[in-house]
Amino acid sequence: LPLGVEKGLKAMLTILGRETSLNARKLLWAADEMGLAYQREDWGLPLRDPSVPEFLALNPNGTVPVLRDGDFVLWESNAILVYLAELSGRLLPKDTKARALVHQWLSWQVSELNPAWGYAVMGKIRHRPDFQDEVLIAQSIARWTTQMQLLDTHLAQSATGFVAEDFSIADIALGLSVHRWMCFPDALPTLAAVDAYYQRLLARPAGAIRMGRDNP
Ligand SMILES: N[C@@H](CCC(=O)N[C@@H](CS)C(=O)NCC(=O)O)C(=O)O
Repeated sequence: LPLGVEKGLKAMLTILGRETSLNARKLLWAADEMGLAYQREDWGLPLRDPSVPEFLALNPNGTVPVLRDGDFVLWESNAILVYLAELSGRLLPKDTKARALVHQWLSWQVSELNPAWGYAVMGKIRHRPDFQDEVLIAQSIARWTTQMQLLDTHLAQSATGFVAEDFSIADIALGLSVHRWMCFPDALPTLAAVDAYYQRLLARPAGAIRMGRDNP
């Protein structure tokens, strides 16, 4: 496995984002799977405030991650996953329909799953004082559970054990999302197919590195 790629001064790719960011870890895991060399810069609170002009010039959202490839700059982690897959020719099927299903799950991860856990994770994992309303935490957990049950039902019917045809960038985005579910401090429902999926992804060396118990 071509790890240690962070040392490469000659690497063209730079990933800007702290390793504690789930969205940044999507790119680190993907680049490792694909054998792409990269450098990483720590950005994101509390390490380095991304709302400074230097960073906002790269990403007007003031969020991590950002990818630089020479003069080319890209933000939105799932769009960056697609870019890395196309650069490397890995983890994105060539067939139009198979590729569309990968895009479907990438869009679902960012538009449905991630917003559902938002409040609960800020309150219970990040311990943010402004996210401590118990009613809103319960509502967030309920929405998150509904989405995770949808994923569990899909995985239970999957022939390959992955969300689309074979292991793909969608499994990286979803694997880190499942990891967050597994690390949540409160008891959550057991989802058998999700549990098996998580073990399958943890068996990948690059996945195990990015899904550490100390890094939800
Ligand atoms: N939809 C964006 C979300 C980016 C985002 O919300 N990033 C968070 C960290 S995961 C962030 O930058 N938070 C502010 C900070 O870290 O300072 C993506 O997928 O890239």
